[in-house]
Amino acid sequence: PEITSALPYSEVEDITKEILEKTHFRPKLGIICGSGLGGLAESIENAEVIDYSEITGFPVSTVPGHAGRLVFGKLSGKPVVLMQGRAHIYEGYPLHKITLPVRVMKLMGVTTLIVTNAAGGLNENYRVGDIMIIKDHINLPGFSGVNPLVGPNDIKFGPRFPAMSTAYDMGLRQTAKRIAKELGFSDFVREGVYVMLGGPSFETVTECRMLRMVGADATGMSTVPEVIIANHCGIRIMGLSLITNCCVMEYDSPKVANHKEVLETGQMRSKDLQKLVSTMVKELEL
Ligand code: R1P
Repeated sequence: PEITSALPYSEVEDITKEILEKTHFRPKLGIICGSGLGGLAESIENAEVIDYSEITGFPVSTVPGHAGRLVFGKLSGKPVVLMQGRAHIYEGYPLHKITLPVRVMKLMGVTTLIVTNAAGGLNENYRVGDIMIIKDHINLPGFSGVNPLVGPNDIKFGPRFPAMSTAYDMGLRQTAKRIAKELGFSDFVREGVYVMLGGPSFETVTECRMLRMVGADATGMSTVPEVIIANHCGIRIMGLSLITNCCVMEYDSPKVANHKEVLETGQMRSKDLQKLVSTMVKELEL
């Protein structure tokens, strides 16, 4: 049978070298920006930018709100590599391609990853504009075998059967909660569970109700594959969801989810998100 396969270690090394030849930064911190959250790149000083289209094997983002650029530079005095935009499974890319940038980050020397996304709020107490610190996730596509680690496992990256229960680092979550409080953000910073669906169609009313019932607080179409790959290769992870819309939980409601609202909320909350992330980074020991 044909076997799904991620790029071999040596090819990921080649791509990493190719990128490092184009920048003098050697970051230990990586950041992935979700839909409409690319504004985080504005806080990066001395930015050096590489388009994904110029990098061997990188998936090119095809969705509005995802610039598709790798930005190197300094954030709060620390060297970082920031993905301004990501690829999603619904764009037609295989999961190993979507998550390739994470393995490249690992070989670059990244030890901590801050991953962000735009998500729909399922928790009835959440409001549009809330920021949710992710404490755990449900890999719903994984229930049917859709997982970026499917295929031969290269032990150089990590184990065949990685544990996921500590993927969202507790220390980082505690720091984020404390900083949110110090910044006066407590009213809109939450902690909860993210569930990934494949998209691109948004969830039905019954799907939303089911997801809420099984303990999810927010839903989106990304992040989980990146987190699985990062956790597999031992990268410390913090996840942040911006609640850009509230999921429709009532039958016969005239409300509909739409990507325009998602991008507008990203814009509205972008300064606060930048402040939270940059203050965190200032404190991070890397
Ligand atoms: C839907 O509006 C899009 O926004 C979110 C969803 O996953 C979907 O791609 O994007 P990010 O998860 O990349 O932030």
